[in-house]
Amino acid sequence: MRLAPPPRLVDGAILAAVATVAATGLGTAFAGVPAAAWVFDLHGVAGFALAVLLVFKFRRVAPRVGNAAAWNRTVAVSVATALIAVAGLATGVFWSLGGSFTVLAWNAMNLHVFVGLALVPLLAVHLLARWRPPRRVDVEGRRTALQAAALVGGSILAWRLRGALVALLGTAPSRRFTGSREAGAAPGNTFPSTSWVADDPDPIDPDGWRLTVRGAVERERSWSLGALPAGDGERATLDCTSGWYTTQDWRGVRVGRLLDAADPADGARWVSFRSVTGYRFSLPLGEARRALLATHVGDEPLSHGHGSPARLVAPGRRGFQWVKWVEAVEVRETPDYGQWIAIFTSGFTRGR
Ligand SMILES: Nc1nc2c(c(=O)[nH]1)N[C@H]1C(S)=C(S)[C@@H](COP(=O)(O)O)O[C@H]1N2
Ligand SMILES: [Mo]
Repeated sequence: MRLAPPPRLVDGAILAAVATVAATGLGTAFAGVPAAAWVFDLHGVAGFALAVLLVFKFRRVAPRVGNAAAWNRTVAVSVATALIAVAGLATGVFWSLGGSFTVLAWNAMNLHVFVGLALVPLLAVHLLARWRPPRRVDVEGRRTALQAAALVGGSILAWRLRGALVALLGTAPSRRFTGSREAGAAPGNTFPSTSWVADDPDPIDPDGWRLTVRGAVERERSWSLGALPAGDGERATLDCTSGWYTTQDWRGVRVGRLLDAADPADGARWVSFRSVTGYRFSLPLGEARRALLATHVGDEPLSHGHGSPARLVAPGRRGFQWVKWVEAVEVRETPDYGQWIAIFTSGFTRGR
C-alpha cells in the first residue's frame, strides 16, 4: 500500500514548511551569536520536511503536469514554483553538505538566497489560484498526528545526520554555526572584500576625511583622522551572509567614547552608522556604545576595500551591518527604517 496522506493536508503542511524556511531564512541575517544557532537548525529541519512533503505532492500532480492538454497559465506558475522550490532545496542541501561552486559572481549560498526570495511571490500566486484549505476530515485522527511526528522526527534526524556526514567527510572543516567558512585566516587586510549591492566608492583621502557625531546630541562633534581618539581594540568575527568569515584583531575607537564626547540627548535610543556612499545601519544605543569604529585590522591600516579610513565592527552582528567608509555617526530617538532601502540602493545613488 502506498502512503498517500490527504492532498489538502500535504498542501497545508507544505505551506507551513515554506513559511518556516522563509522566516528562518530571513532570520539568519540577524543570527550572529551562537545562542541563535537554533535559527539555522530550524531552517535545515524545515527544509528536509519540505523535501519529503514535495515528494508526496509531486507524485500526486505529476499525471496532470504530464498531460499537455491541461496546460495553462496556472499550471505554468505551479511548475515554475515547483522548480524554484527544488532549486532552493538543492542549493541549500549542497551548501550545507560543504559543497561550493560559483556561477558568474555568485556562490551556492547567494543562489540559495535569490531562489528563496523568488519562491515567496511565486508561491503566493500559485496559492491564489489553487489554495484549498484543509478540512476537518483531512487532519482528523491519530494517523495525522503520527505522520506529523514521523515527518518532524525524521527531519531532525536527517539534519543531524547531515552534520555528522559533513564532519566525517571533512568537506567544511572551518565552518561556524552560521554555515560560513573561514576565508583569509591570515591577520590583516588579506581576507575577501565584499559589498552588499554594488557599493564601490572611490578611495577616500584620509587627510580630507572627517568623522561627525550628530543628531540627538547636546554637542555635535567632528574629528579628523589624526585627532580621532584611538587605542581601543577587539578580536571579532566578520561573518558575511554570503557564507564566509574571518576572525581579526580590530583596532580603533570604542563608539561609546565618541558618544560621550557628543553627549547623547535623553531620548537617544539608536545610533546609525553612515557611509560616504549612503549605505547605513543602526544599532541600539547600548550595543552601539560597545561597538568599535575600526581604523586598523591586524596592525595594518584598513585597506580601501575594507572601509578605510574607518568601518564599524559590530561583534555578534552579521557582516552586512559592519558599515564601511563611515563618515557620520547619527544619534537617533527613533529607529531608522530607511536603512532597509539604503543598503540596497547606496551603490546606485552614491548617497548624496
Ligand atoms: N558602505 C558599505 N559598507 C558595507 C557594505 C557595503 O556594501 N557598503 N557591505 C557589507 C557587507 S555585506 C559585508 S559582508 C562587509 C564586508 O566587509 P569587507 O569587504 O571588509 O570584507 O561589509 C559590509 N559593509
Ligand atoms: Mo555580506
